[in-house]
Amino acid sequence: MKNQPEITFKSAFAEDTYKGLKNYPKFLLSKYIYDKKGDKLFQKIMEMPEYYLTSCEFDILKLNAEDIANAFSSKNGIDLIELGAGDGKKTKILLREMVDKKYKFDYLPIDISQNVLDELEESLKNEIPEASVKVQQGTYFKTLEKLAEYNNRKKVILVLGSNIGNLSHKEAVEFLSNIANAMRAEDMLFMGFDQKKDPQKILDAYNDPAGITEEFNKNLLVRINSELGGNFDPDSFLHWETYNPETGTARSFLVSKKAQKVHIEKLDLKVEFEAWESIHTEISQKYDDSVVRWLADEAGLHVEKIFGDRENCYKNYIFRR
Ligand code: AVJ
Repeated sequence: MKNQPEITFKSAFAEDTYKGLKNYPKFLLSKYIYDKKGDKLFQKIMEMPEYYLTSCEFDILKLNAEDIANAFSSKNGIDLIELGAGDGKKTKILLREMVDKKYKFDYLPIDISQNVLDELEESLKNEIPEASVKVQQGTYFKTLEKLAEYNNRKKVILVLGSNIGNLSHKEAVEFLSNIANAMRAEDMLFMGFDQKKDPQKILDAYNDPAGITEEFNKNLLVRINSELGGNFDPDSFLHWETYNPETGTARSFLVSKKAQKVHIEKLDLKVEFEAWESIHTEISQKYDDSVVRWLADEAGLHVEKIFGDRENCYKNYIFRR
């Protein structure tokens, strides 16, 4: 047997980076894009005209606010739990509607970033002071465990923004199963899924001419440089987006424009790139009703209601057990 040197990593980021860059083909995980700078860049992406997802979902919520709030409501009130709440811009439409209709609810936004939660709490105090809000900091994984603790009354779990799109189908089924396990018969899951559409429109959303998505993608290299002592030259990599209409998967890559060596000090790692070698960085899955129904079924859920825009660019689904 080969004597494997024991490597201990200081963080999950260090370990995943090491494994991804040692792998062939090379990959990095998109969840690490979101440090302070990554959060800001994603905010900018959501404001780009090419990134249709945000405005599509906003319009769906706006147009159907009454129906959605009605579906959520319950005599004893509800716990409205949002995973990955972010700035809550879209959720506020529903909160406003529920407050106006005098529906009883507690809003429990969960996000990995305390920074984001502080801002959300503050803005809600000003904009919807009638809403009862209890923010919670945590990862998806930790919070899923907590979900089952909310058991006194109906709970509605929100996952907006097609955040599930960063997961493979296998991971998505796991994620949905974990949520399903925390749900009882009356509980609901309300989730956004970006839809299959004209491939050019998808490519444009992930490859804007201003280069914001490129900077977002390259933030992985910038973060490796600053946190792990890397010497990546981000300019020597190309942002490359593909979309496969057969699988509905958009994939982001960074492609090395030349043969080069990169040293990552804190990982004690030298990485060699051949000219035009790639690093896979992100998937953004696109869906249709049959794929969503299949994922739900695999997770022990079923689709109860679908809300779409006129062009079916994007859809929000209500799931029950
Ligand atoms: C936050 C996962 C929904 O995949 O559309 C935006 C992230 N990546 N532009 C997406 C993202 C490039 C986004 N999600």
